[in-house]
Amino acid sequence: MDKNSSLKIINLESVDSTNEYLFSLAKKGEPEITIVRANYQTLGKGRLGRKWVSPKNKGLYLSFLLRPDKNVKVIPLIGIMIALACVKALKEKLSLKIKWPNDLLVDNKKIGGILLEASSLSDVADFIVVGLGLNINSSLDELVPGATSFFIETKVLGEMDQIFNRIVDEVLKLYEKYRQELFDDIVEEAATHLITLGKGVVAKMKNAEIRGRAFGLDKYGALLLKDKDDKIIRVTTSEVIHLR
Ligand code: BT5
Repeated sequence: MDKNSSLKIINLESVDSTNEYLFSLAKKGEPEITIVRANYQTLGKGRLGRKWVSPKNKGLYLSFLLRPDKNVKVIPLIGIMIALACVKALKEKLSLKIKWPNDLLVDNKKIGGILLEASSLSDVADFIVVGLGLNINSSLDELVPGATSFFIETKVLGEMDQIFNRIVDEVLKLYEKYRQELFDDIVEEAATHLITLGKGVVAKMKNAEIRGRAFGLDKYGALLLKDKDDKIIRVTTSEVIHLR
């Protein structure tokens, strides 16, 4: 980590949402890098108003406050960076795949999700709060259909603090690269774990749906598609549905 920044970890028993909590601290000037971690959330959030199921002591629920002082174009890469950190942290135990932009899957079942929220008044983001929910010791009946956990996959209870520490270490290493604008390094490594590439996808934008085949990421982490006429389309934030 850069010698000028410090790491602060706030541990909470319960909170509505670690993202909400950290976002309000950030607005009051909380410096980077601050992590909020909770044993459970009463109103865990997914994207677009969806919920994140957060059973007590069964998963990691945490958010990072970052102030990278970079152009807003490279904000989405932060989500990919967190996903990659999880893949690396768990690689000896589980083969996690990244579904662009922000889902973590094992065998096509969702084990984790990432929620990126940023505040920017100009082309440079003022701050970014990125939340991670990762199912560790939850059983099937505690999760939504189509979800899985570390315990379900490995049949072994996960050491939550150890997994947390490993993820934080990987995030700090990748964030150092991000700060040095080594975006290609992050994107290239993430791409090797991306299940979206080669797949037919539908990208739901605000007013349109785009169909195409995903063939790569650009250096900002945007998804590149080719449509049926071989036209290249760059997809930034959207819902991407994999076609089978
Ligand atoms: C996400 O949203 O996948 C982002 C989830 C981010 C959660 C973290 S927890 C810490 C931090 N604080 C918060 O308040 N949030 C962040 P999305 O792609 O919209 O996926 C949400 C959908 O995933 C739901 O509609 C469910 O179908 C499914 N889902 C909900 N809880 C789940 C869980 N625990 N495991 C797997 N899938 C889940």
